[in-house]
Amino acid sequence: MATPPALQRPAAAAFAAASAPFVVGTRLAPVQASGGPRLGALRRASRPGVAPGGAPAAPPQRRASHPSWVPRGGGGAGATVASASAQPPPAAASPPAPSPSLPAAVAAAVVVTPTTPIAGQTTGTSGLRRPAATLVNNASYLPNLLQAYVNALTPAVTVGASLVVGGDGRYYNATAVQTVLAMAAAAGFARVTVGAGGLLSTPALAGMVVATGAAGGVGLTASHNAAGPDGDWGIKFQAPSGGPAPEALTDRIVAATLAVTEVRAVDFGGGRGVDVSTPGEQSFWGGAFVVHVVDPAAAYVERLREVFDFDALRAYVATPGFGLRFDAMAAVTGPYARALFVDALGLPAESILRGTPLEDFGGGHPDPSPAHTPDLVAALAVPGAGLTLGAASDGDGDRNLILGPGFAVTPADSLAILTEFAATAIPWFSRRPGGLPGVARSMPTAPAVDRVAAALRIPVYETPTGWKWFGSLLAAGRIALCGEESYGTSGDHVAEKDGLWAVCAWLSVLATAADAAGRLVGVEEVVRGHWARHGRTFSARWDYIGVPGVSAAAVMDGLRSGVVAAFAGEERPPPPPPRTDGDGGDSGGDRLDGPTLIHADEFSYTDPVDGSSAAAQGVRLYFASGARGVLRVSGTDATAAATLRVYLDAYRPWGEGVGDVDTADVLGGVGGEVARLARIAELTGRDAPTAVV
Ligand code: VG1
Ligand code: CO
Repeated sequence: MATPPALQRPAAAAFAAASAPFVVGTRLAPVQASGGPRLGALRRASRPGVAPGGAPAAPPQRRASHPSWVPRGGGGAGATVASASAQPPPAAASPPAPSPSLPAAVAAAVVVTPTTPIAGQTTGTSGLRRPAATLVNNASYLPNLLQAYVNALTPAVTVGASLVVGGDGRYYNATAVQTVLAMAAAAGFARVTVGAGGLLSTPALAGMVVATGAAGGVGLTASHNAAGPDGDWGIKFQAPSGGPAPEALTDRIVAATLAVTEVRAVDFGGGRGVDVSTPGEQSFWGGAFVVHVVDPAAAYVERLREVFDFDALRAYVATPGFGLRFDAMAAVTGPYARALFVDALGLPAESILRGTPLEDFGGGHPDPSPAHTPDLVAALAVPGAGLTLGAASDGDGDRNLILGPGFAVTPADSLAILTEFAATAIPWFSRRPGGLPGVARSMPTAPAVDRVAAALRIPVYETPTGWKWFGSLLAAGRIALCGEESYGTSGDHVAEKDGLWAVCAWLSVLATAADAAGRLVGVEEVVRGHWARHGRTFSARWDYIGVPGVSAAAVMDGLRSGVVAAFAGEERPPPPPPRTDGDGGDSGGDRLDGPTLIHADEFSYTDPVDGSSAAAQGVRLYFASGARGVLRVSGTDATAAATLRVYLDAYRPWGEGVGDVDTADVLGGVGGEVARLARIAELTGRDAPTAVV
């Protein structure tokens, strides 16, 4: 029997006292601007060898002397990867198929530029993210990475296939689109679909990959990370399912980055790039390569029309007294929101805040949490403003924030409530015979949805962090809804998280609630109704941003060799009967029986559909009260330092006062105890998190 660590007053009891004044559902400690170390002023390096359009310039290098992709003497792109990556292939290798040939006219335009591998081109939780300066200062950075992508796919996949590309519009987007087009042609892709202006939100990209039967998609985005020359840049690779590339592929890509010897790109002639400013089709080399520029929003909105009842939503939002404010955060969703809310649903244009995509997102941090949407929060709080729903989405449009006046919905509650309402409020689900097959949440996401799923008698899958882990469950039809605590939710209409889908889903819930009540029903009232039926789940995330990587690793290692080892081989005790009082329970700082650790383990996962597995996906600490703490290190941080994440949750059955307890009161003590057990202050020098989300 492991000895529970000695009881101690929590080090961070201060958090229990602090709160963001407007949020009832998620009252939290004050949030400092997150960010961590940033690069200093960017030196605009000259970029020899890069044409104004961004594609590698017509070079002093050799032309491809062989018109076929088949490598000379067994060398060349695909074979180089296989031989130079000395590691065993991650998946069982199938016998090599003969490499298809590039059309001769395209092959003649291919320029081959020798290169050397760049270390550290790893893909994190969702693609590679780096400071923009890393790419701008090294003209080989993006071409090397894209060549690795091409090599990992192999000519069997790329030649004659189609591809989709688009980004969130951040700095370097336009340059990167040209690089992708030049390299896609050289890889033998026959057709590339591009969002006009080089723009595509991540869910729109995912939908377009499926709609065009593409072999993949390239998303030029660092998602919720800040943009601009001093911000971050990133790239997401989508699989033919539209979803994030699974680890089997990203492992191959990373291996290929270490073996890349040359970059292949076409020269479109005269140093020009391809004009992607307006929709239309452009044909090159007699039709051997076609660039199809599409309206970024049109197909996306049509897809949502299949999911929701737009007529009903149009009628609902026309109800006197209804008002919406959607904050596009000067990132990619502005044009989508206009097409959806203004053009399709008939809402006034002022419903959209920060609707024009800017290269630097207006200097803001496009992370849709209350801390980063102050104007939206303020607009909702204006007395008599008549606003019903406030919402926001992140840089690439896959996350969502749902607000009512003075109230924020936690992502865990949002998933639970959408699951509860899906079959009655959203036609995509209600017309499905047999109802919802199941739901999923990432492991650190508080288990509010588990209670709804139990009531519906459907399974809940608990997956590692990152949308890629939902992919096989969605494809196999095991789940129809899924979500993460990082403000991501979606259904199975697309294999990605989808910010505007979530807003439409909430509009549908509100419309259904209004129908039942015969009057407008607010966001807070819907959430309180859910709490009354299922009890209230409290959740928060404490981020320690910009911690030295070694310190973050020391925290995780210390937990593994400490509490996790101490409980190794033991069963987790059944959860205790939940407290029924509303006094905040786990605050610990003012209670003698503060949080007591009863179990600890490290989450590992085996995919029930395809058998893929992942170890070390977060350390879990279980407390006697039923509260839980989870620790893991971010896989999307673009800086050299690390972000340590501490996730906290607790549960109270519905009862007197439970709806009015501050989250900070419930979770402050648990968080303090988690920080103490993990020795965060000692190992990182941080007494407090950088941000509470
Ligand atoms: C974070 C979130 C995770 C999300 C990922 C991508 O990852 O925690 O839930 O899937 O970002 O989100 P990490 O490893 O930093 O915790 V985004 O909007 O890129 O697409
Ligand atoms: Co995102």
